[in-house]
Amino acid sequence: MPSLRIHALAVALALPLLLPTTSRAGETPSRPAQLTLAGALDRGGIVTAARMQALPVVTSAGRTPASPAYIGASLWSLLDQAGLQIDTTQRNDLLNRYAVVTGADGQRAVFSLGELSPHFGNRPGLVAYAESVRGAASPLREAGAVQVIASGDVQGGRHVPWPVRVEVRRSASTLPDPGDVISSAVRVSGAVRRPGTFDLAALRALPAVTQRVGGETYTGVSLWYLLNTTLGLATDPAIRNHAQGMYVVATGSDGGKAVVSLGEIDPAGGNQPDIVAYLVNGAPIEIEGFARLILPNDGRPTRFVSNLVALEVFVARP
Ligand SMILES: Nc1nc2c(c(=O)[nH]1)N[C@H]1C(S)=C(S)[C@@H](COP(=O)(O)O)O[C@H]1N2
Ligand SMILES: [Mo]
Repeated sequence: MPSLRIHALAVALALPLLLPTTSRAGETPSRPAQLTLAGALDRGGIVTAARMQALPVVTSAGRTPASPAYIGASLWSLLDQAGLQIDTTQRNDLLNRYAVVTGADGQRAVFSLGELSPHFGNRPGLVAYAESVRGAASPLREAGAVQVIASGDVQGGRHVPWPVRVEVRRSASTLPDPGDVISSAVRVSGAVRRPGTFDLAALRALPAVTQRVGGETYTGVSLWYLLNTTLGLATDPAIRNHAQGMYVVATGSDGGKAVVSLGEIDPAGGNQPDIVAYLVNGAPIEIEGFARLILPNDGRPTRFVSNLVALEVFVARP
Protein backbone atom coordinates (compact mmCIF):
# COMPACT_ATOMS: atom_id res chain seq x y z
CA MET A 1 0.00 0.00 0.00
CA PRO A 2 1.44 3.40 -0.98
CA SER A 3 0.84 5.08 2.40
CA LEU A 4 2.96 2.45 4.13
CA ARG A 5 5.81 3.15 1.74
CA ILE A 6 5.69 6.90 2.41
CA HIS A 7 5.70 6.27 6.14
CA ALA A 8 8.59 3.83 5.68
CA LEU A 9 10.60 6.49 3.89
CA ALA A 10 9.86 8.99 6.64
CA VAL A 11 11.21 6.52 9.17
CA ALA A 12 14.25 5.84 7.00
CA LEU A 13 14.98 9.57 6.95
CA ALA A 14 14.83 9.59 10.75
CA LEU A 15 17.38 6.77 10.90
CA PRO A 16 20.42 8.92 11.78
CA LEU A 17 18.75 9.33 15.18
CA LEU A 18 18.56 5.55 15.58
CA LEU A 19 21.81 4.26 14.17
CA PRO A 20 25.38 5.56 14.49
CA THR A 21 26.20 7.87 11.59
CA THR A 22 29.96 7.48 12.00
CA SER A 23 32.19 4.55 12.81
CA ARG A 24 35.27 6.27 14.21
CA ALA A 25 37.55 3.94 16.15
CA GLY A 26 37.49 4.50 19.89
CA GLU A 27 34.23 6.41 19.77
CA THR A 28 31.98 5.52 22.67
CA PRO A 29 28.85 3.94 21.23
CA SER A 30 25.77 5.97 22.02
CA ARG A 31 23.77 2.74 22.12
CA PRO A 32 24.58 -0.43 24.02
CA ALA A 33 24.80 -2.45 20.84
CA GLN A 34 25.68 -1.67 17.26
CA LEU A 35 25.32 -4.01 14.33
CA THR A 36 28.65 -4.98 12.76
CA LEU A 37 29.20 -6.86 9.51
CA ALA A 38 32.16 -9.22 9.59
CA GLY A 39 33.75 -12.19 7.88
CA ALA A 40 34.09 -12.78 4.15
CA LEU A 41 33.02 -9.30 3.02
CA ASP A 42 35.02 -6.62 1.19
CA ARG A 43 33.37 -3.84 3.19
CA GLY A 44 32.51 -5.11 6.66
CA GLY A 45 32.18 -2.78 9.65
CA ILE A 46 29.48 -0.97 11.55
CA VAL A 47 26.09 -0.69 9.90
CA THR A 48 25.54 3.04 9.79
CA ALA A 49 22.33 4.86 9.01
CA ALA A 50 23.83 5.89 5.67
CA ARG A 51 24.42 2.26 4.87
CA MET A 52 20.83 1.26 5.66
CA GLN A 53 19.41 4.23 3.76
CA ALA A 54 21.31 3.25 0.62
CA LEU A 55 19.25 0.05 0.43
CA PRO A 56 15.73 -0.40 -0.97
CA VAL A 57 13.01 -0.18 1.70
CA VAL A 58 11.16 -3.44 2.13
CA THR A 59 8.22 -4.29 4.35
CA SER A 60 7.06 -7.56 5.80
CA ALA A 61 3.32 -7.79 6.41
CA GLY A 62 2.13 -8.54 9.93
CA ARG A 63 0.38 -11.80 10.71
CA THR A 64 -2.96 -10.05 11.13
CA PRO A 65 -4.04 -6.54 10.08
CA ALA A 66 -3.64 -5.47 13.71
CA SER A 67 -0.14 -6.88 14.21
CA PRO A 68 2.86 -4.76 13.24
CA ALA A 69 4.43 -4.92 9.81
CA TYR A 70 8.21 -4.64 9.88
CA ILE A 71 10.04 -2.09 7.72
CA GLY A 72 13.72 -2.26 6.82
CA ALA A 73 16.15 -3.55 4.22
CA SER A 74 16.72 -7.12 3.15
CA LEU A 75 19.59 -8.97 4.81
CA TRP A 76 20.67 -10.08 1.33
CA SER A 77 20.91 -6.47 0.08
CA LEU A 78 22.92 -5.47 3.16
CA LEU A 79 25.43 -8.31 2.63
CA ASP A 80 25.50 -7.89 -1.15
CA GLN A 81 26.24 -4.17 -0.75
CA ALA A 82 29.08 -5.07 1.63
CA GLY A 83 30.76 -7.12 -1.10
CA LEU A 84 30.36 -10.86 -0.59
CA GLN A 85 33.70 -12.58 -1.13
CA ILE A 86 33.51 -15.60 -3.40
CA ASP A 87 36.32 -17.99 -4.28
CA THR A 88 35.92 -18.29 -8.03
CA THR A 89 38.20 -21.35 -8.13
CA GLN A 90 35.48 -23.28 -6.22
CA ARG A 91 32.36 -24.16 -8.20
CA ASN A 92 29.26 -22.39 -6.83
CA ASP A 93 31.24 -21.21 -3.80
CA LEU A 94 28.39 -18.86 -2.75
CA LEU A 95 26.25 -21.92 -2.00
CA ASN A 96 28.91 -23.26 0.40
CA ARG A 97 28.58 -20.13 2.57
CA TYR A 98 26.30 -18.85 5.28
CA ALA A 99 25.68 -15.78 7.41
CA VAL A 100 25.38 -16.14 11.17
CA VAL A 101 23.50 -13.41 13.05
CA THR A 102 24.40 -13.04 16.73
CA GLY A 103 22.15 -11.21 19.17
CA ALA A 104 23.30 -9.18 22.18
CA ASP A 105 22.09 -12.09 24.35
CA GLY A 106 24.32 -14.53 22.43
CA GLN A 107 21.45 -16.11 20.48
CA ARG A 108 22.49 -17.10 16.96
CA ALA A 109 20.58 -17.64 13.72
CA VAL A 110 22.10 -19.06 10.55
CA PHE A 111 20.99 -18.12 7.04
CA SER A 112 22.54 -19.95 4.07
CA LEU A 113 23.56 -17.56 1.31
CA GLY A 114 21.60 -19.85 -1.01
CA GLU A 115 18.35 -19.18 0.82
CA LEU A 116 18.96 -15.40 0.89
CA SER A 117 20.08 -15.01 -2.74
CA PRO A 118 17.40 -13.89 -5.21
CA HIS A 119 18.80 -16.43 -7.68
CA PHE A 120 18.19 -19.46 -5.44
CA GLY A 121 15.95 -19.46 -2.34
CA ASN A 122 14.96 -15.81 -2.77
CA ARG A 123 13.99 -15.53 0.90
CA PRO A 124 16.22 -12.53 1.53
CA GLY A 125 15.66 -11.96 5.27
CA LEU A 126 14.82 -8.61 6.79
CA VAL A 127 16.89 -6.18 8.84
CA ALA A 128 14.03 -4.19 10.32
CA TYR A 129 14.44 -0.69 11.74
CA ALA A 130 10.81 0.35 12.02
CA GLU A 131 7.38 -1.09 12.40
CA SER A 132 4.00 -0.05 11.17
CA VAL A 133 0.70 -0.61 12.91
CA ARG A 134 -2.37 0.12 10.76
CA GLY A 135 -0.28 2.24 8.39
CA ALA A 136 1.39 4.35 11.11
CA ALA A 137 5.16 3.77 11.06
CA SER A 138 7.46 4.26 14.03
CA PRO A 139 11.04 3.28 14.86
CA LEU A 140 11.51 0.02 16.71
CA ARG A 141 11.59 0.76 20.41
CA GLU A 142 11.86 -2.66 21.97
CA ALA A 143 14.84 -5.00 21.66
CA GLY A 144 17.18 -2.79 19.71
CA ALA A 145 17.19 -0.24 16.93
CA VAL A 146 17.19 -3.06 14.41
CA GLN A 147 16.06 -6.67 14.41
CA VAL A 148 16.90 -9.45 11.99
CA ILE A 149 13.89 -11.46 10.90
CA ALA A 150 13.46 -14.38 8.52
CA SER A 151 10.27 -12.91 7.12
CA GLY A 152 9.36 -16.16 5.36
CA ASP A 153 9.56 -18.22 8.55
CA VAL A 154 6.34 -19.29 10.24
CA GLN A 155 5.64 -18.43 13.88
CA GLY A 156 8.58 -19.24 16.14
CA GLY A 157 11.00 -18.84 13.25
CA ARG A 158 14.32 -17.08 13.17
CA HIS A 159 14.10 -13.67 14.79
CA VAL A 160 17.11 -12.05 16.42
CA PRO A 161 16.27 -9.04 18.56
CA TRP A 162 19.16 -6.65 19.08
CA PRO A 163 21.59 -8.20 16.58
CA VAL A 164 25.19 -7.15 17.21
CA ARG A 165 27.00 -9.06 14.47
CA VAL A 166 26.39 -10.64 11.08
CA GLU A 167 29.33 -12.75 9.97
CA VAL A 168 29.66 -14.40 6.56
CA ARG A 169 31.62 -17.65 6.46
CA ARG A 170 32.37 -20.63 4.29
CA SER A 171 30.85 -23.85 5.66
CA ALA A 172 32.97 -25.94 8.02
CA SER A 173 32.86 -28.95 5.66
CA THR A 174 36.37 -30.20 4.98
CA LEU A 175 35.33 -33.31 3.04
CA PRO A 176 37.72 -33.76 0.13
CA ASP A 177 36.50 -34.55 -3.35
CA PRO A 178 35.48 -38.19 -2.89
CA GLY A 179 36.57 -39.15 -6.41
CA ASP A 180 33.65 -38.45 -8.76
CA VAL A 181 32.02 -41.87 -8.55
CA ILE A 182 28.33 -42.73 -8.95
CA SER A 183 27.25 -42.54 -5.31
CA SER A 184 25.50 -45.51 -3.67
CA ALA A 185 25.23 -44.32 -0.05
CA VAL A 186 25.14 -41.10 1.93
CA ARG A 187 26.97 -40.69 5.24
CA VAL A 188 25.15 -38.47 7.72
CA SER A 189 27.45 -37.11 10.42
CA GLY A 190 28.20 -34.18 12.68
CA ALA A 191 25.77 -32.75 15.24
CA VAL A 192 23.33 -35.70 15.18
CA ARG A 193 22.80 -38.25 17.95
CA ARG A 194 22.76 -41.36 15.72
CA PRO A 195 25.13 -40.78 12.78
CA GLY A 196 24.89 -43.39 10.06
CA THR A 197 25.22 -44.36 6.43
CA PHE A 198 22.11 -44.68 4.28
CA ASP A 199 21.98 -46.64 1.05
CA LEU A 200 18.94 -46.90 -1.21
CA ALA A 201 17.27 -49.61 0.91
CA ALA A 202 17.79 -47.57 4.10
CA LEU A 203 16.24 -44.47 2.51
CA ARG A 204 13.34 -46.52 1.12
CA ALA A 205 12.64 -47.80 4.64
CA LEU A 206 11.80 -44.22 5.76
CA PRO A 207 8.50 -42.42 5.06
CA ALA A 208 8.39 -41.38 1.38
CA VAL A 209 7.54 -37.84 0.27
CA THR A 210 6.83 -36.66 -3.27
CA GLN A 211 7.60 -33.18 -4.61
CA ARG A 212 7.02 -31.71 -8.06
CA VAL A 213 9.76 -29.42 -9.40
CA GLY A 214 9.39 -27.99 -12.86
CA GLY A 215 8.22 -30.90 -14.97
CA GLU A 216 9.66 -33.61 -12.70
CA THR A 217 8.26 -35.57 -9.79
CA TYR A 218 10.85 -36.48 -7.16
CA THR A 219 10.33 -39.08 -4.44
CA GLY A 220 12.51 -39.26 -1.35
CA VAL A 221 12.84 -38.58 2.36
CA SER A 222 12.18 -35.24 4.04
CA LEU A 223 15.56 -33.70 4.93
CA TRP A 224 14.15 -32.37 8.23
CA TYR A 225 12.64 -35.77 9.09
CA LEU A 226 15.92 -37.55 8.33
CA LEU A 227 18.00 -35.19 10.46
CA ASN A 228 15.57 -34.44 13.27
CA THR A 229 13.54 -37.65 13.66
CA THR A 230 15.67 -40.47 12.22
CA LEU A 231 19.07 -39.26 13.39
CA GLY A 232 18.16 -36.80 16.13
CA LEU A 233 19.66 -33.31 16.02
CA ALA A 234 22.26 -32.93 18.76
CA THR A 235 20.78 -29.71 20.07
CA ASP A 236 21.63 -28.32 23.48
CA PRO A 237 18.34 -27.84 25.40
CA ALA A 238 20.03 -25.12 27.46
CA ILE A 239 20.36 -22.98 24.31
CA ARG A 240 17.10 -21.42 23.19
CA ASN A 241 16.25 -22.24 19.55
CA HIS A 242 19.59 -24.02 19.17
CA ALA A 243 18.68 -25.55 15.78
CA GLN A 244 18.42 -21.99 14.38
CA GLY A 245 22.20 -21.76 14.79
CA MET A 246 22.86 -24.97 12.84
CA TYR A 247 23.24 -25.90 9.18
CA VAL A 248 23.75 -28.98 7.02
CA VAL A 249 26.21 -29.29 4.15
CA ALA A 250 25.38 -31.68 1.30
CA THR A 251 28.39 -32.95 -0.66
CA GLY A 252 28.33 -34.73 -4.01
CA SER A 253 30.88 -37.26 -5.23
CA ASP A 254 32.49 -34.53 -7.39
CA GLY A 255 33.01 -32.35 -4.29
CA GLY A 256 30.06 -30.04 -5.14
CA LYS A 257 28.56 -28.61 -1.95
CA ALA A 258 25.43 -26.79 -0.83
CA VAL A 259 24.56 -25.37 2.61
CA VAL A 260 20.99 -25.54 3.91
CA SER A 261 20.36 -23.78 7.23
CA LEU A 262 18.30 -25.86 9.65
CA GLY A 263 16.11 -22.78 10.10
CA GLU A 264 15.15 -23.16 6.45
CA ILE A 265 13.72 -26.65 6.90
CA ASP A 266 12.52 -26.53 10.53
CA PRO A 267 8.69 -26.75 10.43
CA ALA A 268 8.67 -23.97 13.06
CA GLY A 269 10.95 -21.88 10.81
CA GLY A 270 11.16 -21.78 7.05
CA ASN A 271 9.31 -25.10 6.76
CA GLN A 272 10.87 -25.75 3.36
CA PRO A 273 9.88 -29.11 1.83
CA ASP A 274 13.46 -30.13 0.93
CA ILE A 275 14.01 -33.85 0.31
CA VAL A 276 16.76 -36.39 -0.27
CA ALA A 277 15.32 -37.87 -3.47
CA TYR A 278 16.01 -41.36 -4.82
CA LEU A 279 13.37 -41.51 -7.59
CA VAL A 280 12.62 -39.11 -10.44
CA ASN A 281 9.31 -39.70 -12.22
CA GLY A 282 9.12 -43.06 -10.49
CA ALA A 283 12.49 -44.32 -11.78
CA PRO A 284 15.85 -44.52 -9.97
CA ILE A 285 17.95 -41.36 -10.32
CA GLU A 286 20.93 -43.53 -11.43
CA ILE A 287 23.20 -41.31 -13.55
CA GLU A 288 23.10 -38.68 -10.80
CA GLY A 289 23.91 -41.29 -8.15
CA PHE A 290 21.42 -43.12 -5.97
CA ALA A 291 20.20 -39.92 -4.30
CA ARG A 292 20.07 -36.19 -4.82
CA LEU A 293 19.14 -33.17 -2.71
CA ILE A 294 15.99 -31.44 -4.01
CA LEU A 295 14.90 -27.97 -2.82
CA PRO A 296 11.54 -27.53 -4.56
CA ASN A 297 11.33 -23.77 -3.94
CA ASP A 298 14.78 -22.80 -5.17
CA GLY A 299 14.51 -20.78 -8.37
CA ARG A 300 17.23 -22.83 -10.07
CA PRO A 301 18.60 -26.31 -9.36
CA THR A 302 22.16 -25.35 -8.41
CA ARG A 303 21.74 -26.58 -4.80
CA PHE A 304 20.26 -29.88 -6.04
CA VAL A 305 23.47 -31.75 -5.16
CA SER A 306 23.54 -34.96 -7.17
CA ASN A 307 25.62 -38.08 -6.50
CA LEU A 308 25.07 -37.34 -2.84
CA VAL A 309 27.77 -38.83 -0.58
CA ALA A 310 27.57 -36.81 2.64
CA LEU A 311 25.29 -34.71 4.82
CA GLU A 312 27.24 -33.01 7.62
CA VAL A 313 25.42 -31.12 10.38
CA PHE A 314 27.27 -28.24 12.04
CA VAL A 315 26.63 -25.82 14.88
CA ALA A 316 27.83 -22.38 13.75
CA ARG A 317 30.74 -21.55 16.05
CA PRO A 318 30.47 -18.34 18.08
N1 LIG B 1 27.24 -33.08 -7.28
C1 LIG B 1 26.86 -32.06 -8.06
N2 LIG B 1 25.57 -31.70 -8.06
C2 LIG B 1 25.16 -30.66 -8.83
C3 LIG B 1 26.08 -29.95 -9.63
C4 LIG B 1 27.43 -30.33 -9.59
O1 LIG B 1 28.30 -29.76 -10.27
N3 LIG B 1 27.78 -31.40 -8.80
N4 LIG B 1 25.63 -28.90 -10.42
C5 LIG B 1 24.39 -28.24 -10.00
C6 LIG B 1 23.91 -27.35 -11.02
S1 LIG B 1 24.84 -25.97 -11.30
C7 LIG B 1 22.75 -27.57 -11.71
S2 LIG B 1 22.10 -26.42 -12.78
C8 LIG B 1 21.99 -28.82 -11.51
C9 LIG B 1 21.69 -29.46 -12.84
O2 LIG B 1 20.75 -30.45 -12.62
P1 LIG B 1 19.85 -31.03 -13.81
O3 LIG B 1 20.82 -31.76 -14.69
O4 LIG B 1 18.86 -31.92 -13.16
O5 LIG B 1 19.24 -29.85 -14.48
O6 LIG B 1 22.68 -29.76 -10.70
C10 LIG B 1 23.30 -29.23 -9.57
N5 LIG B 1 23.84 -30.32 -8.82
MO1 LIG C 1 23.82 -24.84 -12.96
